Amino acid sequence: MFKTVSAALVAMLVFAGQASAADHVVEMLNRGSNGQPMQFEPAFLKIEPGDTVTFKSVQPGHNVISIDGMMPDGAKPFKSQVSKDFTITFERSGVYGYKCLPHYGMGMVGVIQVGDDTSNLEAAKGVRAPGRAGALFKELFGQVSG
Ligand SMILES: [Cu+2]
Repeated sequence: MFKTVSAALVAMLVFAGQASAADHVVEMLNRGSNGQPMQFEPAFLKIEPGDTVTFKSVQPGHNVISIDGMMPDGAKPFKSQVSKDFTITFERSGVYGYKCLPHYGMGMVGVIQVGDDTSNLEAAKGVRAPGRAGALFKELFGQVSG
């Protein structure tokens, strides 16, 4: 009897955990659906703390790497291997900017907003990004909502 009850309780807790965390996919593309070369799609994502994002290597030659100054305090930097899928769980709320290292200057960047804590947004906006990346970051940070 006790065993049955505790098993049911564990099952409920596991189910509750799964129900609250979502999985998202960002594709790494040689050309986005907007016609622009070298794109993350979607380049802006709003998710909840504990959600998972998989960066899919749809076409080879890309990776994903965090940018110093474009993460909330205490968040761990991340870096994937070129041409590999990469899955990461975002535990800490805040605004994250990231890039594809080979195509940073071409504007292959993205922003993920985790939860509603936007206290690091101004600091992230202040980081200098090269070429088209700067213009795209401006647009993407504009989509962050409180
Ligand atoms: Cu790339």
